[in-house]
Amino acid sequence: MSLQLERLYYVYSADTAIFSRPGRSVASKTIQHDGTDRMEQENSLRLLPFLLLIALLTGPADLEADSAVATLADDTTLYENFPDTNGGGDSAVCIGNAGTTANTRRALLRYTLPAIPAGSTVTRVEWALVQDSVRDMGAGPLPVTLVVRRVTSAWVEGTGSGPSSGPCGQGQAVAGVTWNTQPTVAGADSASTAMTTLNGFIALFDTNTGTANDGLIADVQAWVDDGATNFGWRLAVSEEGTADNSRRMEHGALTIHWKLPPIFADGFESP
Ligand SMILES: [Ca+2]
Repeated sequence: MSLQLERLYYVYSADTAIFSRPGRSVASKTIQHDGTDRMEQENSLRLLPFLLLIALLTGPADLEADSAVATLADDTTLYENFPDTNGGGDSAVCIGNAGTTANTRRALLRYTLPAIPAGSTVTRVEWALVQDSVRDMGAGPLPVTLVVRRVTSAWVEGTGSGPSSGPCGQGQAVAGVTWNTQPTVAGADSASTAMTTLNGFIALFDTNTGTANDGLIADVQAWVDDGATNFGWRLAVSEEGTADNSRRMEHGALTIHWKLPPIFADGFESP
């Protein structure tokens, strides 16, 4: 806590030093004749106790927190009943069963993270996925639970695009990841959320809302610590044993929040 106060003092004193020592520099002499600046000085002094109180209550994270939106790098669909075709050429993906339970679709998405300094701590992940359309044939439309797992081995997006039905169709026999070559994934879900049958429904993950989706934070933290392990996430429905529950999905914004590594009194960041 004392370090944080010391840092706040540095910020404060850097802003106000010339005000508090009139006559000791050209800058301060100029300011002496400027009523507006003097008023700012007085206001700053009045605010000091409140700034200190805010620092005590909020901690250093709020002094150095940052956030940015990640960029989608790759997305593709895997087709169980077309196990050697690739769907990377489509701009959307498909999950669930496009017909029988032998027609399962899964999706892979990988993002390029914003420039986050080494040693930073990921504090929050917000991720929106848009449900473009829900299968309405057979038993559909059906609600599902969207499940997200961290991908743990490399895959290639490819350029495949099927002749019909977009990403829920059948893909194309071109180079790129397929159902038969799908990458490995973590042993547990990083996040899950219920999805309605409404076209346009937005599945929103926000790890600040206490929805037990903090696995997303752990995933992004691992990628910040070692960018070579960023193979993205796999999307699927938890009801892969239920027919006619496929849906076309589009990625929305992925926003990463982090705090910078602590800076010690000697001015150096921690290793
Ligand atoms: Ca794609």
